[in-house]
Amino acid sequence: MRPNENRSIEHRRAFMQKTGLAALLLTSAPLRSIAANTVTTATETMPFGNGERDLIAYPQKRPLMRITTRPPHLETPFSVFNEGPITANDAFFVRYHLAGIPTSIDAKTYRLKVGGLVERSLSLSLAELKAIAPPVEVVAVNQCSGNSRGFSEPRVFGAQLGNGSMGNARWVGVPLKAVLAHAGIKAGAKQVSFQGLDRPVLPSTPDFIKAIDIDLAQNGDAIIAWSMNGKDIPFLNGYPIKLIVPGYFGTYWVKHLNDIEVLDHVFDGFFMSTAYRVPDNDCQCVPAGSPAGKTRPIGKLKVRSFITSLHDGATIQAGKFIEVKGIAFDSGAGIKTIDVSDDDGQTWKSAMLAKDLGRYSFREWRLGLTPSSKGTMRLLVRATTQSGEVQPLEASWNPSGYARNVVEAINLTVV
Ligand SMILES: Nc1nc2c(c(=O)[nH]1)N[C@H]1C(S)=C(S)[C@@H](COP(=O)(O)O)O[C@H]1N2
Ligand SMILES: [Mo]
Repeated sequence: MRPNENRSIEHRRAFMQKTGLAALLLTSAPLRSIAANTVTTATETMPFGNGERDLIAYPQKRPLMRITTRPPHLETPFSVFNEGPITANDAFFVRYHLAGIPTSIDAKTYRLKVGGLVERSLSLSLAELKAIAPPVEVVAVNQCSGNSRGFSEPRVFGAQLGNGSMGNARWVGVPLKAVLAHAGIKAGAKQVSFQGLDRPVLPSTPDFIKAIDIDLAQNGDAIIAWSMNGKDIPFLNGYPIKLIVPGYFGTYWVKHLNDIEVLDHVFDGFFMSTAYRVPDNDCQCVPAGSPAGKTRPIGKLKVRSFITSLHDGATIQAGKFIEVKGIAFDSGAGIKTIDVSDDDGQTWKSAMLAKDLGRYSFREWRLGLTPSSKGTMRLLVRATTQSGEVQPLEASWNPSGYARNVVEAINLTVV
């Protein structure tokens, strides 16, 4: 179903009711002003079968590519990543699993519970949370496990995502470690689980609860953030607080976080024991088309790099200098080199790395090129990390299409 060319207020309201966001618009004053901006009719097409997506503007968002309506699942158009290393709040992708998403949240009465294997159970107001420790800041990439899934060959089940289910932002919050210490962790803790305000609408649908090992929860990197790029976190990205686990896939970055439990066992809810698992081997892959075999929960990001200044199919001029630009990221070792090939991988040139915003951030890169001959050109980009991790030239495969990180290539026409 597509919201059609009818831009009447009635139509817009019906659309918002369908998405469950009408209440959000009506109850939240700052959001009301952008209600006028709710429906657009443009589309963007990704380079795989059934790749056309409507561009829809949700509250606090510019038009983004709609993957699903209920719950809202939106992808960032890839051109946004050429705007700079930080992804703007209004362009940041949105992913939810449960249709019962909150539509209004009162920051004054909001509480974060901390319980389970702790000395003191807590029920923290936002002010109390912020007072637990001095705020810390991290620039970190949030990438969905299924980012780029639509490029899997053979194709796999799941949302057919292009490369826009990722984003990079500056997060401010308190260390998770400090909050756990405030509650006092008892001996025997194995994992910590996290849940947000969203709920299933059917009793048979499992709750979205994620868990990480106690060591990761306490290593000082994870934060409970309330600020994204200097502003409140946009509603659809987890207002008022969200768990940030730098270097790990977005599935652990629980939005509207309101419940933390310290556990003496490995959590076995659906979104840990069944979903978001990868083959339990180094490449997290199996031969194309085969079952996953033994699996483990998905974990750290794999190194990736992208060309952002040119799109696949673009035309450039022979003999004319151009600066090719892009981004790279990894799970926190840091980007060491970016190599670009303009001859389909026969020779490689080192790109210049731009400013380092921190080891969990997008790293921008640039390379000057002057195409010498007319015809077709295949441009490849490959990142290597400080720890020696390097992108593979051949795509690996797993049944869920998770953690894709093959060397990206675009085809250009030189005239
Ligand atoms: N409460 C809640 N948090 C959640 C999810 C969810 O469904 N509910 N989805 C997770 C997944 S799989 C991803 S990829 C990220 C997406 O974050 P974003 O919507 O802010 O971009 O949120 C994570 N946190
Ligand atoms: Mo995700």
